[in-house]
Amino acid sequence: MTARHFTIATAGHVDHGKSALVKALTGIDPDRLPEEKARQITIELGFAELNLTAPNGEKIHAGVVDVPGHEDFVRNMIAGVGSIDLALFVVAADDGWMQQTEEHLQILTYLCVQRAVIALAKSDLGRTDIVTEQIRNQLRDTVFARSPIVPTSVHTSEGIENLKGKLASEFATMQTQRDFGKPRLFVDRVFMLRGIGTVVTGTLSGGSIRRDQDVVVQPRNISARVRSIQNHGRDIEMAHPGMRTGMNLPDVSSGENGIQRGDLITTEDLGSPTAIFDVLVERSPRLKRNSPAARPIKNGSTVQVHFGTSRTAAKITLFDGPAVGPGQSAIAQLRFDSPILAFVGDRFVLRDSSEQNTIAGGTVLDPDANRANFRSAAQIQLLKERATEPDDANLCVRSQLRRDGFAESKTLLMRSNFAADEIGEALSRLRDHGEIVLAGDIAAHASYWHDLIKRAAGFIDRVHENNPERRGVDVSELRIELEIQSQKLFTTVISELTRNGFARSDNQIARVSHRPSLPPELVAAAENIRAALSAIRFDPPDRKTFSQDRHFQQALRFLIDQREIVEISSEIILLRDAAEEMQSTIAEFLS
Ligand SMILES: Nc1nc2c(ncn2[C@@H]2O[C@H](COP(=O)(O)OP(=O)(O)OP(=O)(O)O)[C@@H](O)[C@H]2O)c(=O)[nH]1
Ligand SMILES: [Mg+2]
Repeated sequence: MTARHFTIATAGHVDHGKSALVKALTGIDPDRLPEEKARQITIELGFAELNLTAPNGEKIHAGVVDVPGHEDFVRNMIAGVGSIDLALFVVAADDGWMQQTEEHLQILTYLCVQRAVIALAKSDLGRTDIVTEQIRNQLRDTVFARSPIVPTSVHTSEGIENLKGKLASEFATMQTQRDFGKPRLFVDRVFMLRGIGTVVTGTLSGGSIRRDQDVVVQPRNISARVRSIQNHGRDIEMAHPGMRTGMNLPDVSSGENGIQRGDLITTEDLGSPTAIFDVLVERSPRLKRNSPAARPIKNGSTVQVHFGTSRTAAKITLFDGPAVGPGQSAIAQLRFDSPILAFVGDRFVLRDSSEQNTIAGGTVLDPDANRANFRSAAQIQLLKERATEPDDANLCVRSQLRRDGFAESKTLLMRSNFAADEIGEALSRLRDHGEIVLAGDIAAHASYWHDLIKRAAGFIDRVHENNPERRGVDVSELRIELEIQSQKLFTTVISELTRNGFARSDNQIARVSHRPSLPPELVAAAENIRAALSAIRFDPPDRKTFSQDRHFQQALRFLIDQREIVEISSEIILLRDAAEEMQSTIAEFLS
């Protein structure tokens, strides 16, 4: 039986025993740096692995990310907990709930981490019953309200086995992370190995990556090939979501301008980075009144956005109101200093520009936002809808088609946390409800589509009425009339028309029932042309003779369309019977 893979990260206040606990659980000391040893504190992320056996005998393999608790290194902590399955939340019995215990809890909540096991560490030093009650109180209204609390001591070994058991039981009830075909590895470490080249590590999410796969490093847009993949030092063919993953990218440099923490390894087809995002910002009601973290977030202020393992400064523009206070949420636009690649539904954390305080979390609602549209009625409707349920595929598809009228089915919501299948299913459902129309490569909002087809039909009918002598409408003329930019949409409109009473020949489209005829005002002109051409049948006047007058032009077009007159070249026209006679005379002569 192969093991199921998960990733755990520690969380909790400085010095509460996170690293000691990781060592006790795994035998691996996650603190590697000399500076960490000297100061006896974690600075950088540390890594270990833990093999567990679930109560039903199932094997579980968990990658462990050990984060720093010190307030100066919250940035590293956020980078460590981005794509995890479960938090090992550590509170020391002698200290109880402290400042970074609280801040880390808020960060986990903002990032939607759903599971935790709480280690009540240093149980040899404090009153575990009192601190257990304190923790229960603190967690009462959170997703971790029912998470197990396990007293542990690395000195007496109390609770270590119990903790392993609780972790195994949690994982036994959990699904491994979804593979929806959109792999993303947020890079948390980069190093050079002599003879091997650049190696990056991270926690993979969203999809799998195999050896020899072509990937792209964003937002640098550098193409690369994965030469080898490892999970905790073991070579593997393929990494799956939720696995700690190391990759050798020999073509990519790791120097100052090369790949760095915060970069993203993904696939080429998932789009390009963007710099303006419309988002929902949410502030925890737990922020302590009068604390610096609780200060209002003012419209126009600069914030640090922690997304994946990256941190980027952005200016925040609020949709309405001058500021967002604790416990409030708001629709806002984030304008980044440099672009990032994020999906609809992605979570992020906001810290203030001093980098001292975690002030909010948020969800990406539209990664293709722009300044001009932010306050448009169509955009605000989309944002308000998505803000209620950003993980609902139906709602995301519907809101986009309502705003844009149409989209290419294949690329619709490509940058989202929905699988292509889920988007396809949402499209079918909405079509079955009559909300949208699926035609060719296009998905269109029903009213937009019907209006477009009605306008197209109306335009062609008007041309038939005003110019009965014309065979039909030039398709390019129709495209201009309908103001359609997208070639795919236009092709789909034309084929829809041809299935509904219209016919296309060459570059003309017309009602199948349309029979061109000369209107009274062109009859005289047509007669004049016929007369002029039959007067000197084999040496007809230059075509230009008929181009000074609009009636002549229209009548001539009609006679050519009717094949009464043949266009030999742009200058020469002949009556059809004269042309045929000429042809047979020449043929006879030649034979
Ligand atoms: N008595 C006692 N001391 C402990 C226990 N666990 C850790 N310690 C001590 O607490 C100190 C801090 O432990 P660490 O594991 O480095 O704490 P940490 O939470 O990783 O600290 P940061 O990573 O810097 O946030 C060390 O001196 C440990 O020896 C325990 O169970 N009992
Ligand atoms: Mg530590």
